[in-house]
Amino acid sequence: MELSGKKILVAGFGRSGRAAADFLLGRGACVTVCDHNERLQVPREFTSRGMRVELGEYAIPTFTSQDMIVLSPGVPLMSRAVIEAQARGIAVISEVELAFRHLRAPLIAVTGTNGKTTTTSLLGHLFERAGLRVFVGGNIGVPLTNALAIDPGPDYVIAEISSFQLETIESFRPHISLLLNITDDHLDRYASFEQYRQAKAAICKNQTPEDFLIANLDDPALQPVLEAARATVFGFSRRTAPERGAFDDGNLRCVFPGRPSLSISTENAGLIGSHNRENMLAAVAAAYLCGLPAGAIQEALESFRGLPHRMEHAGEVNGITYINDSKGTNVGACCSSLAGVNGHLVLIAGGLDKGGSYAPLVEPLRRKARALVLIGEAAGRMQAELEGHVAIVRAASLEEAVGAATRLAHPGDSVLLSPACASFDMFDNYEHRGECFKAIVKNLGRTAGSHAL
Ligand code: UMA
Repeated sequence: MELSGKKILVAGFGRSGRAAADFLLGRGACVTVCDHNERLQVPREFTSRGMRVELGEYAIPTFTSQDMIVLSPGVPLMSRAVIEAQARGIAVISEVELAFRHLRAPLIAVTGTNGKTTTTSLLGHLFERAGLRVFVGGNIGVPLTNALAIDPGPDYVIAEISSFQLETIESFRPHISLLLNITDDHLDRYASFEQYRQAKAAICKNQTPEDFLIANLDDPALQPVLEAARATVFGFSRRTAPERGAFDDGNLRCVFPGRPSLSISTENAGLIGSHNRENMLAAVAAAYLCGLPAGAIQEALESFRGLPHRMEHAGEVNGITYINDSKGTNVGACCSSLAGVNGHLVLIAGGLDKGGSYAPLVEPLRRKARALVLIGEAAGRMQAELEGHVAIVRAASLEEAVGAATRLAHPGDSVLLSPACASFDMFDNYEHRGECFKAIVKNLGRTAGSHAL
């Protein structure tokens, strides 16, 4: 689409909105930005280029008088102004759709409820170690549109894509899409799990047989997506060995009829935990399909160190290991993290409720947890659902929670912060929550005269 002279509204002026507005202004579009935050500071570098700004309540006439609207992922499609614009036939697209329309490099896009940030980062590392120039972005924190400013362009664009970003795609079509898993999340935004699943499944809706869908064969929630897929499916499994796909028999293996197979040892892999084996399988599968050399894949898997706030070792004090999994913001992530810890543990959970059921936590908690320490707004509902299955203690702050968990843990145990909830009731974001946890543990180490990393 020719952008010059077009009237384009960018709804939401956060990271995505700024990147989109910057790109659109550069292409000569007449850009208006609107944002609910009345106190938002809009930098002069935007206004000096003629960008109009409307802060506060979204004005319907502004929305209905555009040629196109670019929606930031945090702005729900059900917004009244968005509905009115769509009813008048005005195209409403996401920032990742805008970026995709102008990308030159092949796109590898990762989605799923859990593991997508780790898998995206690992993919970036694999491709870089193979000597390729990559742009890594999307939901991971760097807007996809930023890829368009890189000159010369990258060999591959690797993107983490959220369900929010997929809600308003039109032509977005990754050459390789990775669908890791789908479990309950964001039920505060979606009316049902089915609606959430459909948003995720859109990652492959425009793919054709020349494209690949790398999908988790062990997750029954993906079955309908696999059945409907037009892309060439390259499944991965930890339970079976597909004829065409990736599997785990101690080594990570990839097979594709007519191509040499691949076998990668995980003995010295940097990532730990059973859920990370799935992430590694998916990433290695994409590397294999792109023809990366086995030696580079092996080396990259060993040199990759994982990410902060995801099963991150926060320290060890008096024989108790503290693990920061603040990114465990939903029940599925928390279950995976519980499974990834060896031995007994005390779990610290709670925060802002996302509306799903906490029942899946019952079994892993019964198996592994000495106690559950609850914080935040969700504590009451979590206690009501989990009472009777595990000893429960309530705490008023994260510091109090770490203190309680420390008293309840035995030497050799772990204290795991994996909240199964969002963080915004008590913290700025999950990174802030994780940093606070690490600082508390560090302090504990100092007081105990022990060694916290
Ligand atoms: N805003 C409105 N109206 C609304 C909602 C928000 O005007 O109804 C405004 C806010 O006042 C703010 C701006 O929009 O000024 C924020 O926009 P945004 O919420 O879309 O956030 P961005 O800063 O653009 O960041 C987004 C993603 N955020 C969300 O999806 C909520 C980031 O993912 C992503 O890294 C970034 O684009 C770059 O692609 C974060 C996230 O929490 C990490 N993602 C969710 C998750 O992982 O669970 C999906």
